[in-house]
Amino acid sequence: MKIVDAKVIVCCPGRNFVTLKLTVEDGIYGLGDATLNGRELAVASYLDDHVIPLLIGRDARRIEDTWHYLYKGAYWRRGPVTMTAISAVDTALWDIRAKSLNVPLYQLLGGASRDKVLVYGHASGSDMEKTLGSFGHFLNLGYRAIRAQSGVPGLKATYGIGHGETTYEPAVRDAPPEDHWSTEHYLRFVPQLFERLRTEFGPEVHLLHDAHHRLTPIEAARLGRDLEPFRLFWLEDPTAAELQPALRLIRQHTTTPIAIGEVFNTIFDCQQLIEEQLIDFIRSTVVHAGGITHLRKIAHLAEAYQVRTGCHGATDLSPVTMGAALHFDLSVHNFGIQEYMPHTEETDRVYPHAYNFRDGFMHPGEAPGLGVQIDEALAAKFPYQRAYLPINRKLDGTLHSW
Ligand code: EZ4
Ligand code: CO
Repeated sequence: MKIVDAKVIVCCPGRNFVTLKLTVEDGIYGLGDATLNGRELAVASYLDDHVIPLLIGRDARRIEDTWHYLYKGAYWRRGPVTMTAISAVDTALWDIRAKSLNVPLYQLLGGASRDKVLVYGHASGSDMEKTLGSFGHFLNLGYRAIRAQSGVPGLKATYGIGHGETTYEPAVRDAPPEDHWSTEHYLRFVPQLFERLRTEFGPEVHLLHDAHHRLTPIEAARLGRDLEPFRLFWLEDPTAAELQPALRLIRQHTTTPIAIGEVFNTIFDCQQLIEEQLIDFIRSTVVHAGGITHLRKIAHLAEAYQVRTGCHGATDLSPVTMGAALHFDLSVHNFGIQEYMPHTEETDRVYPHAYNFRDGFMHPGEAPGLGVQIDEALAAKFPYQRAYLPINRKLDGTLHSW
């Protein structure tokens, strides 16, 4: 089963996506997502210029070997660009293998461990009342778990808030937009928001919140403690986690569950977090953490330490990743929850897919492989547009984590 063709498709149906398409001798093709938000063309070049020439003629069934061939064979290990490129190849090979056996991918991953996949949606608003309104809207749509982000009084713009009627989309064309930050304003406001959410919406709905790497460990510990009465499902990225031991300090102070890892790209980024049980959920997902092959290794390490999965699923991950993540989620034993932000209608048309949402749960569908296709003619009508994620400055102008 030799790979005979490989191509990188870059398109912008509302936002930029990079997709790898691999074709084997008998015409079967597989897809892999290679989207790295704000740095898309670096991965496209990595694939086109350095990886594709190595793939033509390789046996598509040798998925594990190909992973190590690209990882160890590059000599330069890890990093988001390299690992996103490897992820795309790996995902496409799993797609091909499952299609060649005429089974949905989850059947090759040990089969279903559950009937359906719990997902969480994103409620947001520019102030407390609008956020409560948005939260009620998501409950009406059937969500059982909802992340809440709100504009903070005293700050002009902050992370996670949609503009007007449009769903939240942080990347902006041409130059990065600027957010404003004050830890003091934020720490004062967030516990008030979650007190209101619990009072208005009762004890059952799962509440989630993303601090987006903005706090120091001791500030994060304080927030975790202040949120304890409202029983969050998780507090995400309470601090930047390059420094894994920093999580010890947070852990010593609060029982609020912690989720980290959407920016991680290998098992070595979370090894200490998992082995010392410093987190409760690992956020890494297929597209940035080495594909299905490597993500399973992360999940299996996590299983031994009672850490559950909570894959990243923002809209900058293409439907190809969403499909792959749902096969992974359905099969992996220590699944926790899956993030879900519906894509734009244009994106869904470019990537027809078998996965579906019902009553707060999703399923990858029973189509062979990932169950996600690409309409290349339609994709060509949405050419790439350079865009950047925002940057974030404190009120005195100092650059801060976004
Ligand atoms: O900011 O995917 O939990 N979700 C997130 C996302 C990230 C974007 C960055 O590209 O933190 O919204
Ligand atoms: Co996040």
